[in-house]
Amino acid sequence: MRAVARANTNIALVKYWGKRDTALNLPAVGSLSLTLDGLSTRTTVVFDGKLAADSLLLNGADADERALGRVSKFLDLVRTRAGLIERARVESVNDFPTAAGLASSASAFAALAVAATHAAGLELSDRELSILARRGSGSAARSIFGGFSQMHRGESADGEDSFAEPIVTDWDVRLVIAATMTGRKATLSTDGMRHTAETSPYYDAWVKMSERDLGTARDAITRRDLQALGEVTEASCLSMHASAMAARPAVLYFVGATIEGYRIIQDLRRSGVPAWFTCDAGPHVKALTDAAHAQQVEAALAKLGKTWICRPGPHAEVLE
Ligand code: 2P0
Repeated sequence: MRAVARANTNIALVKYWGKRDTALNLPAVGSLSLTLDGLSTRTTVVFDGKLAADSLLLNGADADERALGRVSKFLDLVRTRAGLIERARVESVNDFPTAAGLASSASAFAALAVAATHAAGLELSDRELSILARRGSGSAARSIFGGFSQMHRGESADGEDSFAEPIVTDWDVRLVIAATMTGRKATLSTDGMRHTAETSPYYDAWVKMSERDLGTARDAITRRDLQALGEVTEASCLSMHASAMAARPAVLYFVGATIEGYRIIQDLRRSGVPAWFTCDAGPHVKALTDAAHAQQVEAALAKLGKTWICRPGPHAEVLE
């Protein structure tokens, strides 16, 4: 009734933004991501008949009500499936500084899905784990897998065809992160995407565009064409943010340093360095590049804040 699992966070190259069903957490668009090495969550789950309620310790401190509620709801899915009534003690630790604002629901819910099902005695396939992780957070469905993976939007009302699958695990690209550290709390993704879908005049165009971007990105990965992948990565990110910025009122995640990072990456490219910008529901700058140029890209972005060079990361796994 106890298990420990680890999952790595991932960065979407073709973004997910918007839901087609909120109850089952079904995305309105497919997405495509790279799982990152060195940014992982390690989660322990213990189901125990003596516990009166679920508890959640995040990086050594009691989690707030919202986080505990979300985890408890997720554990209910596992309990129902396994026929358990026991409450659980959950401990989750990120191996990267949470204060940098890189904490991710992707690695968190992927690690929780693997640890909780294992502790409950369930043996799920990767696809079933991906579907389950999606219920916790859309991006978590992709963190079950290592390397590049694609999340399918799916068509069915029950969400059984909305899962991620691995595409390629042996292409050794790099993702450089510069944490701009503004300390300002951004709109949560779940809220930002709902508001965008409800009010942005560009939302439908975004949804339509992402289908094409997915095909382009998948094809570029299959051909190991970094330039084609970089171009669609940057375009998908800016289209997502454009749809969010056009919401009323605007959902704006960029700060000054985000734009500065974008300009730095553009200048690098003009000087022949293969690097492309992306940014998620926060102000941090991320650059897709290759192994030969990662240090140069990192040096150029270092003035924005703390930096990381990430390799492609591994599949989620049971540790104990
Ligand atoms: C992504 N993001 O594809 C996009 C790009 C942020 C920007 O997935 O509501 O935390 O839990 O399903 O997974 C963040 O959204 O949202 C996200 P929920 P999630 O990575």
